[in-house]
Amino acid sequence: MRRTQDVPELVARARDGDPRAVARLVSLVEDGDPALPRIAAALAQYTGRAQVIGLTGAPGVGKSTTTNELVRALRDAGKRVGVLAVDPSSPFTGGAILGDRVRMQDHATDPGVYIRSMSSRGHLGGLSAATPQAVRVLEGAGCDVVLVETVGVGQAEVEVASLADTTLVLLAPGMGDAVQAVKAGILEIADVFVVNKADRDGADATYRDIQGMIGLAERKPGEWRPQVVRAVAVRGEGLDDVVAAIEKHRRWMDEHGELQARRERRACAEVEAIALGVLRERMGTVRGGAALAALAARVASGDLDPYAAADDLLKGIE
Ligand SMILES: Nc1nc2c(ncn2[C@@H]2O[C@H](COP(=O)(O)OP(=O)(O)O)[C@@H](O)[C@H]2O)c(=O)[nH]1
Ligand SMILES: [Mg+2]
Repeated sequence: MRRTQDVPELVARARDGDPRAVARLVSLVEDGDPALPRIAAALAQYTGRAQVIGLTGAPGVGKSTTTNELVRALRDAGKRVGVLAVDPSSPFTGGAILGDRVRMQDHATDPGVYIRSMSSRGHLGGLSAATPQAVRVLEGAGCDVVLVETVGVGQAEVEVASLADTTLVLLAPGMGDAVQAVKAGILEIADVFVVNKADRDGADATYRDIQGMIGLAERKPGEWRPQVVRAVAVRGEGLDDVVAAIEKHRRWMDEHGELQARRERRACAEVEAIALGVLRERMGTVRGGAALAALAARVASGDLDPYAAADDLLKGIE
């Protein structure tokens, strides 16, 4: 960010639907730019209304293809749509993102669609802070729905996906997914399971496996039972069922006051991640960063216990 006065102008341009302004704002979020607090303040009044849908699952399962089809369905329904493809990996690899962009090409020239890939390369709060902020940029730009594609590989990515209003977990036959899904804690976050690549052998077995696991989980009366739908995203098949399952979940949330609860959880994770990021940064700069090194040396040599050292470190931060 070059000058302070750029912020209101940039936000105004994004509000007017200038895709370059939107792209710039998302980049500033990724980089953890010092102007972010002012950007967030300028955007706040326009946010909190968009529907946020998370898509997660193993690489290659069909998230981008499904996203592309969902964008089509949402555009047909007259919605303005934002897509965030969240890449937890280094910005220099870029391969997955390239594939994402290719698979979402259908909408590249549609002014009602913003597609942005994002990492959290410079953001102190990591993906948990950067993603909701980028969602807010897209909301500020007038998106009614924001789709967040995250690779479901690590705990952080799973957490990011689970911050959506509705979370879709994609599985595909022959990837040992059902078991892996449980391991990665994905079962708990799914509102809707999509068994994609239903054109392949083994899709029925994957479908049965996941239904079986859902059946085993304990649920309180009135609690949401994850839906399972089959799809062949490359052919657009089953997407009506995916949309219907999302709508069903949305109605359930409305009836149970769950939407507000989820949004508060999302805000909570975001605020916490920002605060921890700031704290971590200050710890690094406390008395020139030497404080931690000095304490660490004493802890390593048995001269000081780690709790006392942590107390001492925190005293230097305010
Ligand atoms: N056979 C089959 N292939 C699919 C289907 N959906 C996606 N693919 C292919 O699977 C590959 C990975 O898809 P992509 O959407 O990029 O997966 P992502 O990594 O989860 O985003 C691509 O070559 C797609 O064309 C499907 O329903 N059936
Ligand atoms: Mg993808």
